Amino acid sequence: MDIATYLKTKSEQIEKHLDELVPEKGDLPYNQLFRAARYALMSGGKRLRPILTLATAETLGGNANAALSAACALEMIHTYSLIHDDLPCMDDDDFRRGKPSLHKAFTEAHAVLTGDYLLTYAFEVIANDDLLQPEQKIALINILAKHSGAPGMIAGQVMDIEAEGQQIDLETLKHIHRHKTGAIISASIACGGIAAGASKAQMDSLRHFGDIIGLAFQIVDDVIDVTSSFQKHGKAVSSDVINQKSTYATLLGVEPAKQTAVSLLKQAENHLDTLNVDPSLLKGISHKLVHRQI
Ligand code: GRG
Repeated sequence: MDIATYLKTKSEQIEKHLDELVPEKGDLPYNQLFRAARYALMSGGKRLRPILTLATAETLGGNANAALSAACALEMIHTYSLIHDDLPCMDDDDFRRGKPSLHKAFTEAHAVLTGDYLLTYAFEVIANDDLLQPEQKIALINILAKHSGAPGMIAGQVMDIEAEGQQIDLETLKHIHRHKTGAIISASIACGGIAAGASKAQMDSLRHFGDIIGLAFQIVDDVIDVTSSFQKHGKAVSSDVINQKSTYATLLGVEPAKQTAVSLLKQAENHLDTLNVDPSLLKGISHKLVHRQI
Protein backbone atom coordinates (compact mmCIF):
# COMPACT_ATOMS: atom_id res chain seq x y z
CA MET A 1 0.00 0.00 0.00
CA ASP A 2 1.45 3.43 -0.89
CA ILE A 3 1.67 6.11 1.80
CA ALA A 4 -1.20 8.25 0.46
CA THR A 5 -3.55 5.22 0.50
CA TYR A 6 -2.30 4.22 3.95
CA LEU A 7 -3.02 7.71 5.33
CA LYS A 8 -6.51 7.75 3.80
CA THR A 9 -7.37 4.24 5.03
CA LYS A 10 -6.15 4.92 8.58
CA SER A 11 -7.82 8.31 8.70
CA GLU A 12 -11.16 6.65 7.82
CA GLN A 13 -10.64 3.96 10.46
CA ILE A 14 -9.90 6.60 13.11
CA GLU A 15 -12.91 8.70 12.11
CA LYS A 16 -15.21 5.69 12.31
CA HIS A 17 -13.96 4.93 15.82
CA LEU A 18 -14.23 8.59 16.93
CA ASP A 19 -17.76 8.64 15.55
CA GLU A 20 -18.64 5.63 17.74
CA LEU A 21 -16.84 7.02 20.81
CA VAL A 22 -18.58 10.43 20.69
CA PRO A 23 -22.14 9.86 19.45
CA GLU A 24 -24.87 12.46 19.76
CA LYS A 25 -27.04 11.60 22.74
CA GLY A 26 -30.42 13.03 21.82
CA ASP A 27 -32.12 12.17 25.11
CA LEU A 28 -29.68 13.98 27.43
CA PRO A 29 -30.32 17.54 28.67
CA TYR A 30 -26.63 18.37 27.96
CA ASN A 31 -26.56 16.94 24.43
CA GLN A 32 -25.18 20.26 23.16
CA LEU A 33 -21.84 19.15 24.65
CA PHE A 34 -21.67 16.16 22.31
CA ARG A 35 -22.82 18.23 19.33
CA ALA A 36 -20.04 20.72 20.05
CA ALA A 37 -17.46 17.92 20.53
CA ARG A 38 -18.46 16.36 17.21
CA TYR A 39 -18.35 19.77 15.50
CA ALA A 40 -14.68 20.07 16.45
CA LEU A 41 -13.68 16.41 16.26
CA MET A 42 -15.28 15.52 12.93
CA SER A 43 -14.25 18.62 10.96
CA GLY A 44 -11.59 17.32 8.63
CA GLY A 45 -8.32 17.22 10.57
CA LYS A 46 -5.43 15.36 8.98
CA ARG A 47 -5.41 12.79 11.85
CA LEU A 48 -1.61 12.83 11.88
CA ARG A 49 -1.18 12.05 15.54
CA PRO A 50 -3.46 8.99 15.68
CA ILE A 51 -2.01 7.75 12.37
CA LEU A 52 1.47 7.96 13.89
CA THR A 53 0.24 5.87 16.84
CA LEU A 54 -1.20 3.16 14.59
CA ALA A 55 1.79 3.18 12.23
CA THR A 56 4.25 2.87 15.12
CA ALA A 57 2.33 -0.08 16.56
CA GLU A 58 2.22 -1.77 13.13
CA THR A 59 5.91 -1.10 12.51
CA LEU A 60 6.74 -2.93 15.72
CA GLY A 61 4.55 -5.88 14.77
CA GLY A 62 1.86 -5.07 17.34
CA ASN A 63 -1.91 -5.42 17.07
CA ALA A 64 -3.08 -2.09 15.61
CA ASN A 65 -6.53 -2.59 17.19
CA ALA A 66 -4.89 -2.42 20.61
CA ALA A 67 -3.49 0.98 19.63
CA LEU A 68 -6.80 2.38 18.37
CA SER A 69 -8.12 3.75 21.66
CA ALA A 70 -4.80 5.50 22.40
CA ALA A 71 -4.83 6.86 18.83
CA CYS A 72 -8.32 8.32 19.32
CA ALA A 73 -7.39 9.64 22.77
CA LEU A 74 -4.54 11.55 21.14
CA GLU A 75 -6.88 13.08 18.55
CA MET A 76 -9.24 14.11 21.37
CA ILE A 77 -6.39 15.80 23.25
CA HIS A 78 -5.19 17.47 20.05
CA THR A 79 -8.74 18.72 19.35
CA TYR A 80 -9.13 20.06 22.89
CA SER A 81 -5.86 21.99 22.50
CA LEU A 82 -7.06 23.55 19.24
CA ILE A 83 -10.44 24.53 20.75
CA HIS A 84 -8.80 26.22 23.75
CA ASP A 85 -6.04 27.75 21.62
CA ASP A 86 -8.64 29.50 19.43
CA LEU A 87 -10.36 31.17 22.43
CA PRO A 88 -10.26 34.98 22.71
CA CYS A 89 -8.02 34.69 25.82
CA MET A 90 -5.46 32.65 23.82
CA ASP A 91 -4.84 33.10 20.06
CA ASP A 92 -8.31 34.55 19.42
CA ASP A 93 -8.91 32.77 16.11
CA ASP A 94 -12.41 32.93 14.61
CA PHE A 95 -11.73 30.19 12.05
CA ARG A 96 -10.38 26.66 12.23
CA ARG A 97 -10.12 24.36 9.21
CA GLY A 98 -12.10 26.90 7.17
CA LYS A 99 -15.10 26.87 9.54
CA PRO A 100 -16.04 29.13 12.46
CA SER A 101 -14.06 28.12 15.57
CA LEU A 102 -16.03 26.31 18.24
CA HIS A 103 -16.52 29.40 20.42
CA LYS A 104 -17.98 31.18 17.36
CA ALA A 105 -20.27 28.33 16.29
CA PHE A 106 -21.37 27.72 19.90
CA THR A 107 -20.32 29.92 22.86
CA GLU A 108 -17.08 30.54 24.73
CA ALA A 109 -18.41 28.58 27.68
CA HIS A 110 -19.22 25.63 25.42
CA ALA A 111 -15.72 25.82 23.94
CA VAL A 112 -14.07 25.68 27.37
CA LEU A 113 -16.29 22.82 28.52
CA THR A 114 -15.97 20.85 25.27
CA GLY A 115 -12.18 21.04 25.56
CA ASP A 116 -12.39 19.89 29.18
CA TYR A 117 -14.67 17.01 28.15
CA LEU A 118 -12.38 15.80 25.34
CA LEU A 119 -9.29 15.92 27.57
CA THR A 120 -10.87 13.95 30.40
CA TYR A 121 -12.70 11.52 28.10
CA ALA A 122 -9.39 10.65 26.39
CA PHE A 123 -8.18 9.05 29.63
CA GLU A 124 -11.48 7.25 30.19
CA VAL A 125 -11.28 5.70 26.70
CA ILE A 126 -7.89 4.17 27.48
CA ALA A 127 -8.90 3.01 30.96
CA ASN A 128 -11.88 1.12 29.47
CA ASP A 129 -10.12 -0.62 26.55
CA ASP A 130 -10.26 -4.40 27.06
CA LEU A 131 -7.54 -5.00 24.45
CA LEU A 132 -4.93 -3.36 26.70
CA GLN A 133 -3.20 -4.96 29.70
CA PRO A 134 -3.44 -3.02 32.99
CA GLU A 135 0.27 -2.11 32.87
CA GLN A 136 -0.13 -0.81 29.31
CA LYS A 137 -3.05 1.37 30.41
CA ILE A 138 -0.95 2.85 33.22
CA ALA A 139 1.99 3.50 30.87
CA LEU A 140 -0.28 5.12 28.25
CA ILE A 141 -2.07 7.30 30.81
CA ASN A 142 1.29 8.33 32.27
CA ILE A 143 2.73 9.38 28.89
CA LEU A 144 -0.45 11.19 27.87
CA ALA A 145 -0.70 13.06 31.18
CA LYS A 146 2.96 14.14 31.12
CA HIS A 147 3.06 15.13 27.45
CA SER A 148 -0.26 17.00 27.49
CA GLY A 149 0.32 18.40 30.99
CA ALA A 150 2.67 20.81 32.76
CA PRO A 151 5.94 19.22 31.59
CA GLY A 152 4.69 19.14 27.97
CA MET A 153 2.06 20.99 25.97
CA ILE A 154 0.82 23.25 28.79
CA ALA A 155 4.38 24.44 29.46
CA GLY A 156 4.71 25.15 25.74
CA GLN A 157 1.48 27.13 25.65
CA VAL A 158 2.44 29.20 28.72
CA MET A 159 5.86 30.02 27.25
CA ASP A 160 4.27 30.75 23.87
CA ILE A 161 1.78 33.24 25.33
CA GLU A 162 4.45 34.92 27.44
CA ALA A 163 6.69 35.29 24.38
CA GLU A 164 4.04 37.22 22.41
CA GLY A 165 5.40 40.58 21.29
CA GLN A 166 8.86 39.68 22.68
CA GLN A 167 12.05 39.29 20.67
CA ILE A 168 13.07 35.68 21.34
CA ASP A 169 16.06 33.75 19.98
CA LEU A 170 16.01 30.48 18.05
CA GLU A 171 16.91 28.32 21.07
CA THR A 172 13.95 29.70 23.04
CA LEU A 173 11.62 29.19 20.09
CA LYS A 174 12.87 25.61 19.67
CA HIS A 175 12.19 24.98 23.37
CA ILE A 176 8.61 26.33 23.00
CA HIS A 177 7.94 24.30 19.84
CA ARG A 178 9.23 21.05 21.37
CA HIS A 179 6.80 21.50 24.28
CA LYS A 180 3.78 23.08 22.65
CA THR A 181 3.60 20.88 19.54
CA GLY A 182 6.35 18.28 19.80
CA ALA A 183 5.15 16.83 23.11
CA ILE A 184 1.87 15.53 21.66
CA ILE A 185 3.53 14.25 18.47
CA SER A 186 6.16 12.37 20.47
CA ALA A 187 3.43 11.04 22.78
CA SER A 188 1.60 9.71 19.70
CA ILE A 189 4.67 7.71 18.72
CA ALA A 190 5.42 6.51 22.26
CA CYS A 191 1.79 5.35 22.68
CA GLY A 192 2.13 3.21 19.54
CA GLY A 193 5.23 1.65 21.07
CA ILE A 194 3.49 0.93 24.37
CA ALA A 195 0.44 -0.61 22.67
CA ALA A 196 2.76 -2.86 20.63
CA GLY A 197 4.82 -3.95 23.66
CA ALA A 198 8.06 -2.30 22.45
CA SER A 199 11.34 -3.10 24.23
CA LYS A 200 13.12 -0.46 26.32
CA ALA A 201 15.70 0.05 23.54
CA GLN A 202 12.91 0.50 20.98
CA MET A 203 11.11 2.98 23.27
CA ASP A 204 14.37 4.99 23.50
CA SER A 205 14.68 5.09 19.69
CA LEU A 206 11.03 6.12 19.39
CA ARG A 207 11.52 8.88 21.96
CA HIS A 208 14.42 10.39 19.97
CA PHE A 209 12.53 9.98 16.70
CA GLY A 210 9.36 11.56 18.14
CA ASP A 211 11.20 14.48 19.70
CA ILE A 212 12.91 15.39 16.41
CA ILE A 213 9.98 14.81 14.07
CA GLY A 214 7.69 16.80 16.40
CA LEU A 215 9.98 19.82 16.09
CA ALA A 216 10.23 19.36 12.31
CA PHE A 217 6.41 19.25 12.12
CA GLN A 218 6.08 22.63 13.86
CA ILE A 219 8.82 24.23 11.75
CA VAL A 220 6.89 23.18 8.62
CA ASP A 221 3.73 24.58 10.24
CA ASP A 222 5.56 27.91 10.74
CA VAL A 223 6.43 27.94 7.04
CA ILE A 224 2.87 27.05 5.96
CA ASP A 225 1.58 29.82 8.22
CA VAL A 226 3.37 32.34 6.00
CA THR A 227 3.21 30.65 2.60
CA SER A 228 -0.36 29.25 2.67
CA SER A 229 -2.17 31.28 5.30
CA PHE A 230 -5.38 31.46 3.31
CA GLN A 231 -5.66 27.66 2.78
CA LYS A 232 -4.72 27.04 6.40
CA HIS A 233 -6.70 29.69 8.25
CA GLY A 234 -9.18 31.01 5.71
CA LYS A 235 -7.56 34.46 6.01
CA ALA A 236 -4.56 36.13 4.40
CA VAL A 237 -2.65 36.91 7.60
CA SER A 238 -2.22 34.34 10.35
CA SER A 239 -2.78 35.01 14.04
CA ASP A 240 0.97 34.40 14.59
CA VAL A 241 1.61 37.57 12.61
CA ILE A 242 -1.23 39.49 14.32
CA ASN A 243 -0.09 38.33 17.78
CA GLN A 244 3.54 39.18 16.91
CA LYS A 245 4.81 35.67 17.49
CA SER A 246 8.31 34.68 16.48
CA THR A 247 8.39 31.61 14.23
CA TYR A 248 11.13 29.71 12.37
CA ALA A 249 9.95 31.47 9.21
CA THR A 250 10.30 34.95 10.74
CA LEU A 251 13.57 34.25 12.61
CA LEU A 252 15.38 32.29 9.87
CA GLY A 253 13.46 33.02 6.66
CA VAL A 254 11.27 30.59 4.74
CA GLU A 255 13.94 28.68 2.80
CA PRO A 256 16.38 28.18 5.70
CA ALA A 257 13.42 27.07 7.86
CA LYS A 258 12.47 24.48 5.23
CA GLN A 259 16.10 23.28 5.11
CA THR A 260 16.15 22.93 8.90
CA ALA A 261 13.07 20.70 8.74
CA VAL A 262 14.64 18.53 6.02
CA SER A 263 17.82 18.14 8.04
CA LEU A 264 15.78 17.18 11.14
CA LEU A 265 13.96 14.59 9.01
CA LYS A 266 17.30 12.92 8.23
CA GLN A 267 18.23 12.86 11.92
CA ALA A 268 14.83 11.40 12.82
CA GLU A 269 15.22 8.67 10.19
CA ASN A 270 18.58 7.67 11.67
CA HIS A 271 16.81 6.86 14.93
CA LEU A 272 14.24 4.74 13.07
CA ASP A 273 17.14 2.69 11.67
CA THR A 274 18.00 1.61 15.23
CA LEU A 275 14.57 0.00 15.81
CA ASN A 276 15.62 -3.37 14.35
CA VAL A 277 12.39 -3.63 12.34
CA ASP A 278 11.47 -2.39 8.85
CA PRO A 279 11.07 1.40 9.35
CA SER A 280 9.78 2.19 5.84
CA LEU A 281 6.20 2.98 6.90
CA LEU A 282 7.30 5.51 9.55
CA LYS A 283 9.89 6.95 7.16
CA GLY A 284 7.22 7.38 4.47
CA ILE A 285 4.86 9.17 6.88
CA SER A 286 7.68 11.38 8.21
CA HIS A 287 8.63 12.35 4.68
CA LYS A 288 5.01 13.35 3.91
CA LEU A 289 4.79 15.26 7.17
CA VAL A 290 7.88 17.36 6.44
CA HIS A 291 7.07 17.90 2.75
CA ARG A 292 3.36 18.69 3.28
CA GLN A 293 1.81 21.84 1.83
CA ILE A 294 -0.96 22.21 4.44
C1 GRG B 1 -4.61 25.74 24.92
C2 GRG B 1 -3.93 23.90 26.49
C3 GRG B 1 -3.76 24.60 25.26
C4 GRG B 1 -2.78 24.22 24.45
C5 GRG B 1 -2.58 24.79 23.16
C6 GRG B 1 -1.03 22.71 20.72
C7 GRG B 1 -1.55 23.99 21.19
C8 GRG B 1 -1.31 24.33 22.58
C9 GRG B 1 -2.26 24.83 20.45
C10 GRG B 1 -2.67 24.54 19.10
C11 GRG B 1 -2.33 25.66 18.17
C12 GRG B 1 -1.17 25.39 17.38
C13 GRG B 1 -0.90 26.26 16.22
C14 GRG B 1 -0.40 24.44 17.69
C15 GRG B 1 0.69 24.05 16.93
C16 GRG B 1 0.43 22.65 16.59
C17 GRG B 1 -0.24 22.53 15.31
C18 GRG B 1 0.60 22.71 14.13
C19 GRG B 1 -1.52 22.27 15.25
C20 GRG B 1 -2.21 21.96 14.00
O1 GRG B 1 -2.02 20.60 13.80
P1 GRG B 1 -2.47 19.90 12.48
O2 GRG B 1 -1.85 20.57 11.30
O3 GRG B 1 -4.03 20.19 12.48
O4 GRG B 1 -2.22 18.43 12.61
P2 GRG B 1 -5.25 19.37 11.89
O5 GRG B 1 -6.26 20.42 11.54
O6 GRG B 1 -4.81 18.60 10.68
O7 GRG B 1 -5.71 18.47 12.98
